[in-house]
Amino acid sequence: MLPIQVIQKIQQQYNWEGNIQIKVLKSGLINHTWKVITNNGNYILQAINTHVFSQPEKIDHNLRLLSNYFSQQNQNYLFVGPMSNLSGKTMIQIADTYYRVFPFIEGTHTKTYLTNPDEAFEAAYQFGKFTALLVDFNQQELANTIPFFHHLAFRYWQFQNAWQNADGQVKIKAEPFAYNIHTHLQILEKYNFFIHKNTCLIRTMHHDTKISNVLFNEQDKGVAVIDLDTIMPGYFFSDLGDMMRTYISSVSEEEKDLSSIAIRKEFLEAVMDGYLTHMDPILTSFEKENLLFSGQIITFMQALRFLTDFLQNNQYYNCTYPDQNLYRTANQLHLLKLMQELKAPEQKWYFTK
Ligand code: GN1
Ligand code: MG
Repeated sequence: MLPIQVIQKIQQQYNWEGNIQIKVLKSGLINHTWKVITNNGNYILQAINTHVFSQPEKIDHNLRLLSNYFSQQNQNYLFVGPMSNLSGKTMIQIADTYYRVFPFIEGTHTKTYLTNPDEAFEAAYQFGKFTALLVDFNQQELANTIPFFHHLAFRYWQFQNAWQNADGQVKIKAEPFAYNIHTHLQILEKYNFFIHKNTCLIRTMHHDTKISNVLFNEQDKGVAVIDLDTIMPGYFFSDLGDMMRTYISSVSEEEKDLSSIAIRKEFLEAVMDGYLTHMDPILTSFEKENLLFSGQIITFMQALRFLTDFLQNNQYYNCTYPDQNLYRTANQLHLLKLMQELKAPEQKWYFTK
């Protein structure tokens, strides 16, 4: 729970009069988020996890740039950036923690899982629209809020390093998964080709497209993307691949029963259709030929990240039971295998567009 001194300071900085109510919102694995109910409106309060984002000012810099860009170029776009407080700042530091306040967009809600392909379409449409609207924005001005965040070769190096330094018992448990990882190194090779031969272009990407990062209205239409801290220069496969990873699987990354993991083809089709609505004219033909491969890159990367965290005694991802990161790794490796079994007909998006 938030200390009372923190609440008072934020309340004063945002000029919230009278009694306020603060409710914990179901948070992701990284940041803590609350809904604040005041007499003159509702807000979202969020604390930045500085173990993950060691330089929160970079996030603030990026969000200001984007907010300015949208307000000059595209005022109709709903960009849910942090609000300025009485000191003109969009971030407050209290002790070691940084907080931001966002407007609560009335009439919208978030989802923690998808129930039908229309939701996948809506979300993918929103993430594609976001990148497409920023096609003329100079993404080189953006800071890397987490350096090498979606750099697969770096993630593999981190994994190798964690393996070298892990203790014996942890390694024994991780070994079958480490072995499995090594059967997939062709993904790493292909990734290196994508990024080093300039076959994929750098654009402004969101980098965390899970369904809970989309706002839906009462008619269940997508209206905005949120959780903007990982917006950085990146590649199309980060967002498309993370949507494949999290939308097309019949169960979440937390599912321990591997036999219940299946690929929902209608959801896959909806992701592609939604994403390509705005991205089709922007992606190169090389990128379009590799749409499906993006799922493999990001699912493999997530398996590496979960296993690395397990080897490092679970310092990064929030865990509620022992070996959770190992179960998550198994889940992702199983999903990866199913993605690799997808056959040519699923490529139809490229050939029909
Ligand atoms: C983290 O913010 P959250 O919990 O939705 C992570 C993502 C991972 C995801 C796996 C900054 O996302 O990259 O894909 O967990 N975010 C960060 O659940 O590391
Ligand atoms: Mg996040």
